[in-house]
Amino acid sequence: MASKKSTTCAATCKTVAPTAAAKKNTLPTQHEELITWVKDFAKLSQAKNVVWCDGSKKEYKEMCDALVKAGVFTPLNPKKRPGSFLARSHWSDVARVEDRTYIACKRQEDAGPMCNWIDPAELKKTMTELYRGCMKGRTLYVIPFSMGPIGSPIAKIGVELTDSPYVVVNMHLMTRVGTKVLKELGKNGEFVKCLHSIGSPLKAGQKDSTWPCAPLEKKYIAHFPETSEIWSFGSGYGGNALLGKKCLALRIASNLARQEGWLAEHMLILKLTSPQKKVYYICAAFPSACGKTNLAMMEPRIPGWTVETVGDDISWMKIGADGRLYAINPEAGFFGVAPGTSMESNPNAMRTIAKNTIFTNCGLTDDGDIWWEGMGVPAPDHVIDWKGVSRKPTVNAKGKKVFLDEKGEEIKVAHPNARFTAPAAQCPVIAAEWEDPAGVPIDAFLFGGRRPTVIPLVNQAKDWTHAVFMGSAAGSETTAANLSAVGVVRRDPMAMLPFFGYNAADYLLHWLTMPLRTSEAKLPKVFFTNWFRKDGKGFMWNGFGDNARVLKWVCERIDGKGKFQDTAIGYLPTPDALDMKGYVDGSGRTAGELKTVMATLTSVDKEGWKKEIAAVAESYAPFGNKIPFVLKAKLAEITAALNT
Ligand code: OXD
Ligand code: MN
Repeated sequence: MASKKSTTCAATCKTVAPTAAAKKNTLPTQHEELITWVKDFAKLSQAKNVVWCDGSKKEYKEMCDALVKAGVFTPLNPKKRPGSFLARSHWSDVARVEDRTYIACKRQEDAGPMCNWIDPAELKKTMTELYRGCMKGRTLYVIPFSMGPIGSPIAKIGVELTDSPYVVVNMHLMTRVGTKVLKELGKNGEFVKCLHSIGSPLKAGQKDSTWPCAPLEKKYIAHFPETSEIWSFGSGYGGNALLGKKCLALRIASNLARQEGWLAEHMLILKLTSPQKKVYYICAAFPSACGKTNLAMMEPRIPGWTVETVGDDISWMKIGADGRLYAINPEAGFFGVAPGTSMESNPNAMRTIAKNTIFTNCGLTDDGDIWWEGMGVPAPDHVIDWKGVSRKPTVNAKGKKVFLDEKGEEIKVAHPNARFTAPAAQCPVIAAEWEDPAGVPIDAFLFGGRRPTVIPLVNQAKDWTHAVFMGSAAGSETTAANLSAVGVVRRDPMAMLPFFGYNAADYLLHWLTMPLRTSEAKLPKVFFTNWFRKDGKGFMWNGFGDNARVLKWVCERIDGKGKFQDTAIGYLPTPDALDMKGYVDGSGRTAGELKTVMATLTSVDKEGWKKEIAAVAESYAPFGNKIPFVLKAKLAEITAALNT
């Protein structure tokens, strides 16, 4: 992080055309370290000019208009999707690139076996050469942004330098941007330095492409936790380029959180209100593609209960004066996966994206709207796919409309990682307090994953060590999307696998020390959930709005009520503990079959658990002696209990 010490503005940048503000000597900040850093990078990157983003609506509109003019954005039908646009990325730049994502700290053991380590000095040398001249012919945008409500004691400020106007408009939606942030930063406030370039300089007279980027081997998403810097090169997509999200709010922040005694987690934050109007705040950490956004804005299928959204992806939590953990959502928007989002799976997300939304890599319909697989509306008779190719569906043997490529193979109209970027404030169930600078007091943590076998529907941790153990054992069974290893559990401790900013063993230790900062009784109660258990008929639990039944039991447990069984693996609900009034089994099971299913979902599969414990022990092995001893002791304790 930039130091509070002020530096003199030594470097001047002759190659950079002065901005209007600079010409009048009216840079929007007097923060000398920031000014020097911007000038130095403008000089290195040889940007054509420098624009300081003010974060205004006018700026957003003008930049969207310019993106339309440049052919990057297609404006959507204003009657169907007012204020919305579609962008198509290059086919090679469609997702976070985990194997090009690095933690660059001096000692490899500080990054640990779950991070992609690289020597920081070596990487800075390589990347400095990549950055040299990388913005030729392009504008360097300076984006001051706040993660969290401006002025919140939990918030942090970052400044992203980028040559991508697409990044600027997305950052407008995903964070708080502009002059108000510079004001908060003052003359010597701390900020995280975030460098980003698409890595595609423009020669004089060269025609630009609509999604310039660098080839994979030149892409780097680098984090320097010792200096709290982010250097990103070569990609314009999502978490590689919108540096406030995964890079700052998780990888850099998790490291700051450890130093400063707080938590930066890959967790949604939801507000649950009972029919008696009692409010509970719950954070949930699930690996990617386990329906976090769906849970965060769910419509409960039990009368009288309501869910409101505070955040859908990241939670920053500090201990408040009363000893409880208070959480803010550091983001201001949703960057959600579009395919599979429908009125059935997530009606509130569909309502959120009805306007003022940027869609990336979705299909475009003839009436100027977007379409994706799993949208819950019939496939259109003609569509432009995410690669810009015109497609007409054919009807397959099962009578389903499908899209085929030139070789006759079925293709997706929307890329599976197609996204929507929408302001959180547009969510119809956004909680009134979602921007409360003090945060909301957290009552419960949920961990989870996709586990078709063994893991029960819900399981309460018996104590804090058990809770951390549960988080350490999280993971999801791989699906057909990862054909190399179908059916294998990919361990994803605390759902942080791609987002650890330091050694995951030290991270677990940091979690274990939380009761020392307050009392264990004041920390959230912790549960492990699994909506994805399967039998011969399909999913054994409906999920979606019926998950409210599990949340209701969680609330009962928070209040010291709720029927439960004390088992070897934790406190499980008794088979009749969940409120099942009005539950209609989605796979058409009879009442008798449902009873058996509920008994299975709330019982301990002893043999399965012995294997599970062995698998968790195996997942600790790469950490050697670094894994906290109490977690190994927990393994032994559960094994012993399973054997009695
Ligand atoms: C995300 C992810 O995009 O977790 O939020 O991958
Ligand atoms: Mn996420």
